[in-house]
Amino acid sequence: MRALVAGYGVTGRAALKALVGRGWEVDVIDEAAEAPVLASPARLHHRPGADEMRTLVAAADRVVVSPGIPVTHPIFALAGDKAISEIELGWEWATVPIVAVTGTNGKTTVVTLITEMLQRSGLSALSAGNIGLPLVEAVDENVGVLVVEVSSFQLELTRRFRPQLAVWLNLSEDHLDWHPDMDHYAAAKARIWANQGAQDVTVVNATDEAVMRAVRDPRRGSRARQVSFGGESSDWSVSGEELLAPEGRLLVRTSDMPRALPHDILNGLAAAAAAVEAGADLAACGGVLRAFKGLPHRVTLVAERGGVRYFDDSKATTPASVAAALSGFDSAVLIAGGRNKGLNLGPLSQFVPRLRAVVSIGEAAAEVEAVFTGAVPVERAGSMDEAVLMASRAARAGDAVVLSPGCASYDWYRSYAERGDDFTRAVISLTDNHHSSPPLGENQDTPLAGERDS
Ligand code: UMA
Ligand code: ADP
Repeated sequence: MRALVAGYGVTGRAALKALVGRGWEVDVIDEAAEAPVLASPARLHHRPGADEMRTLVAAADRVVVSPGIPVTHPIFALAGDKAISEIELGWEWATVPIVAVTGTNGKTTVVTLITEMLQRSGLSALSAGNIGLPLVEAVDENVGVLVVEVSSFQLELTRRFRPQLAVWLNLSEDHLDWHPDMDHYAAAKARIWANQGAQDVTVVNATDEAVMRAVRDPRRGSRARQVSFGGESSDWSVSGEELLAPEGRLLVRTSDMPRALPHDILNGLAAAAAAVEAGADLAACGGVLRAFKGLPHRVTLVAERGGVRYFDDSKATTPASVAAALSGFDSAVLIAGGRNKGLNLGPLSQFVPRLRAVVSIGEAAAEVEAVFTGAVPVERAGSMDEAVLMASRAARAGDAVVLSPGCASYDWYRSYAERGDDFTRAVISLTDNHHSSPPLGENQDTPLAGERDS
């Protein structure tokens, strides 16, 4: 058998290794500016022209397309039914049950929680997929359950992918630089349950209208047994400060969770619903939620100075995830911007009453300014150091300074993690310098225009 692997990044490397290990002949194409060096025996075709690509596709039985390759790429028209996403290839090879998690926001958090809940219940589970460990690699591990984060890019190409458990957390604008429109994005996400049958389970967010519309859609809906979470009459619900399992059994009290923002509660319910369906016990799920402090770069407290707390939420690359963060603060200085993924930042204007000031950064600075100018003081920063300094000057004791960009990081950084680390560094150096300069909260040298309470 011969495969063509398109794209030699994390996915392509894993696919190449796994295919070669299973005796396939493999060709690789990649269009990066510089030709990569292959780590396994195969032929690399760097930036092939149209004819070469046609020949390569014709010679291949399967074309494994990396998720970052856009739907408009000519490889799709050439490959037709031969095109397969790495996630489907991994699913074909998997010998253990798969719990798949999708949604616009919260996937990595929920995948991590489910895996920890299963492990705490004495089961062997491994997190895989978009979280960083490609499924084709994970299937070789000796575990009992694979908990797989699946992005719309990965789902888009699936045809037979059928996880035993499918979780769809929420839907809001994202990746509109890759998907032609929201319907295309939603249709890709609905592939998560497209092949499920009555013996499978679909876990859905009862508070998310778009997800509920999709699950009931006669064309795209799920045929699996449905388990709901989040709503008052859902299988997994909230009552006062109690998170409840079916039949009113207690999962955890919000006062026992290290953080209980509305999205933390939804994520906790979703994870427990999926984990229990996959064999976890309720007490273990509650134990995980009592201990879980959140993943790095997701509304993470990095420092406190002069009564101002600084939060790194660099992973917030959509307006909905910024909204999730801001709903947790009564008075914040927001640092936002970066490379917009084709998303409308306008809905963030609803948070004006909670904002002391806004600092705009990166390529989308003007778009951020268009949302807030006239409503709150807005200043533009040319670097992360400048952004942190401006934010610290605008903040008052009791405020939060939140880096929650609503945009991807690729204008200034290689990843959201690098951006978050740089923010943390800038905050810490600000704190260190503080000893030789006036207290930042009281520094009036460069007040923001229209400051509320100078
Ligand atoms: N390439 C081409 N032609 C193109 C586009 C890309 O040749 O038109 C080549 C590039 O030169 C590069 C390679 O393809 O060598 C990159 O492939 P890729 O962009 O598909 O990325 P991978 O390194 O394979 O990583 C992917 C996911 N990336 C994307 O979906 C863009 C990773 O998710 C994932 O962790 C990894 O597979 C393992 O499953 C990243 C991500 O940002 C973290 N995901 C999005 C998100 O979370 O919002 C969906
Ligand atoms: P994903 O893997 O889907 O990108 P993450 O768990 O990495 O999700 O979180 C990404 C961003 O979304 C973070 O800023 C986080 O605070 C926020 N977030 C997490 N869960 C939710 C949710 N259920 N709804 C809205 N935002 C969320």
